[in-house]
Amino acid sequence: MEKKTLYSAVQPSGNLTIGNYTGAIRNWVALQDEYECFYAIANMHAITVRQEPSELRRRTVELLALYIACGVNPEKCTLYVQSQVPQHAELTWVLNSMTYVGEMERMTQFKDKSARHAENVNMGLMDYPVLMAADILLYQTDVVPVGVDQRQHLEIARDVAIRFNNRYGETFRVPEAYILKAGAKIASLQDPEKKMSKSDENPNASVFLSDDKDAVIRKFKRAVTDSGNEIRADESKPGVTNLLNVYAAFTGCSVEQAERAFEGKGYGEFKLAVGETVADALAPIQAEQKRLLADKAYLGGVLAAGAERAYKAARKTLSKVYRKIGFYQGE
Ligand code: ATP
Ligand code: LTN
Repeated sequence: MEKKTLYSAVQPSGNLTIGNYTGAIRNWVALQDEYECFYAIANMHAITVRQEPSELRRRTVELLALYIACGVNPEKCTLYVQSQVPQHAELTWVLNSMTYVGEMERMTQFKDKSARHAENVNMGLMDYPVLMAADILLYQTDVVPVGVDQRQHLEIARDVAIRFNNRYGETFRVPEAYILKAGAKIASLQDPEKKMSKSDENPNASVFLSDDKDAVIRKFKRAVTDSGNEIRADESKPGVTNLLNVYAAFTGCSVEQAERAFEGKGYGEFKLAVGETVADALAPIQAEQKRLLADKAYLGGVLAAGAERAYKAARKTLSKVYRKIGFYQGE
């Protein structure tokens, strides 16, 4: 039987956090045997907020090395850079004409980012979900593994696909979100009501995949916890709950098991244990990423092969779209 298609991407817009790892990349590894996978580096999404060109270029390759260091296998999956496949921009333009401004204005991420970058509320920021829909629909994707924060964008991709299919006949496969419970939403260590984000201004709020052991432990020690002293997952204890989630996500145990493991222990001991667990999990990934980055020729080869494979798949869908909507493609 033919494998189903899976698509996901991360923006090379900053240092990745443990939320990006547990909510996204780690799940990619688990799914790569079962699905035909496309994993992109979403640099076109990244420029919707200001990027330093040299950093954007460097981060693109670093992100590829990280994907591979986390266990994504370039022999099994198509790994490529979004801007190297022009059909993403082309399909976005078509989908733009069937997406409503009102729909985009309602997007939580758009509202958040507009508030955070009030001086730069550009068209790309608003169009972000349409580009994301184009990414997904170009590959006739069945499933999209993402963190909870992207669920709304996935709904848009589905709505647009259904709208297009209704108007022009069956063209796109309608994708499903694939959201795993453990690690799908890691909160900021400084404000557990907010998600942990790679672009948080407070460096203590996020644990980066590049942080060394000391930094990881220091950040967990400083994590905001709640009043009281019980280590229990509960709505009234968002700080402790978040740390329990992190621990569960990194050890593979359930939150209940984590609660039991720390029963009767103090916050200090608990935070240290979470920090050590995370630091120990990150060390081998960091070493492997460093090793890979020393071989730029290899990484370049992976991206060239990936772009070619992605291009072929994307061209097929775009040509179908152009035919359906009446774009001239030669006689
Ligand atoms: P930014 O803060 O720059 O917008 P981000 O940290 O939200 O970036 P993205 O590149 O937007 O990261 O997201 C990459 C993937 O990581 C997505 O699948 C997203 O759902 C997931 N993700 C991001 N933050 C978290 C988090 N705190 N917990 C779980 N998953 C997350
Ligand atoms: N917007 C996504 C990154 C992304 C993506 C995609 C995820 C770009 N294109 C397609 C899944 C499918 C984010 O995680 N911030």
